[in-house]
Parts: sequence; structure tokens; C-alpha cells
Amino acid sequence: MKLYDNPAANSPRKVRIFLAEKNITDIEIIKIDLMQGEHKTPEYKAIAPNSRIPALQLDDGTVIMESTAICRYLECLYPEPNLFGESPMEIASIEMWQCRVYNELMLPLAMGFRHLHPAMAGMENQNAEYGESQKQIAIKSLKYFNGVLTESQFVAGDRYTFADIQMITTTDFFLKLNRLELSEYPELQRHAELMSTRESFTA
Ligand SMILES: N[C@@H](CCC(=O)N[C@@H](CS)C(=O)NCC(=O)O)C(=O)O
Repeated sequence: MKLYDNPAANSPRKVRIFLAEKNITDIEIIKIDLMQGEHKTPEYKAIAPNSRIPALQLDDGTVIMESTAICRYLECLYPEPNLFGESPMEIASIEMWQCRVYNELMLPLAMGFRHLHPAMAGMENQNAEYGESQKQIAIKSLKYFNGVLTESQFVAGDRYTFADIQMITTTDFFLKLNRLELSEYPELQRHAELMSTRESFTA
């Protein structure tokens, strides 16, 4: 299998953390240079029509796009340690939390970054008003998820799961890029510190 990746990009980092947690080492990593527009070439679009990374290409040529879908596929091939849940309720809970973190926190932060940050001017048709409104939604979500993490050590219950990967890749990457301070959200900061103790953090 081949993983189309870039070490500086956030969505592929979810897959890299997932690979490290599962100790999967037999996937070839192919670097796509986003700044050089390699993801927009006809060659890459023929592999991944969404022009995004990550993409996982199987040995028969089939391609899986979307970081969560890639991780779900790998969970089936490498079931241990379990990161998407065992019982019906745990599977639902992890899905609910990873989805909520993605939709309610990661997406508004990503939109704030893409529409407000000068570094994204070349990649996005920027609209500062939209970016600012998304940033304000993200701030509300940061307060909300900070409250959620007062109740439990991890995002989805009492053990490390994919929902934690969704959260740490969001807080670690997007807060500074939106000129927001993690220290203003003490439970999110505690969660980030806990995540940083895992070997997979540097993946
Ligand atoms: N929902 C997708 C998002 C993928 C994504 O947006 N990847 C970024 C890098 S982190 C990308 O390829 N951006 C290229 C672009 O926006 O043109 C996933 O989770 O895989």
C-alpha cells in the first residue's frame, strides 16, 4: 500500500498517528508537495480526484480518500489495539465524538485559517468576513469541548481512541494558526499534554 502524505499537513497526520499507534510499518509513504501544487497535477488527480491528501492506494490500485475512511480501513486490517470501539455503544460513542470534533471544531478552525491567514492566500479565495465568523464559531466550540473534557480524561470515555486523534490533530495544528491560545482552555491543554506523552505524537 502507498500513503500520499506531507509531513507538514494535518489531515495526513491523523493517519500517521494511527499507523504509529498500531505499529504499522509496511506502508510506502509518498510525499506530495502542496505548496508546489503537486496535488493538483493530472497525475495525482488520476489517483485522488479530490486533489487532497491523504490518500491510500491499495496494492490492486484502489484508492481510499479521507483520513477517517483510511483509518477505518486500516482498523479492519489491523484490529489491535482497537481505536474505533468494541461494543455497539462504544463504537457509536467514538463515532459521535470524532464526528463532533471534526464538524464543530476542526472545520471552523480550518475555515478561519484558510480565510484569514496570509500563508493561505495562494491556496484559497479568501473571504475575511467568513473566516472571522468561522473563528467565532470555533471559539464557542473550544469552550464547549473544554467543558466536555472536565468530565473524562479522553474525548470518548476512559481510553485512548480515534476521537483523541481527531482532537489532538485539531488543537495542536489549528489554534496557533488562528492566533488562539490553548492555555485559555485548561482541559484541552491537559488533553494535549497527555497526547504529547505518546510516542505517536511526533508522527
Ligand atoms: N476531509 C479530508 C481533508 C483533506 C485535506 O483537506 N487535506 C489538505 C491537507 S491537510 C489538502 O490536501 N489540501 C489541499 C488543498 O486544499 O488544495 C480528510 O480528512 O482527509
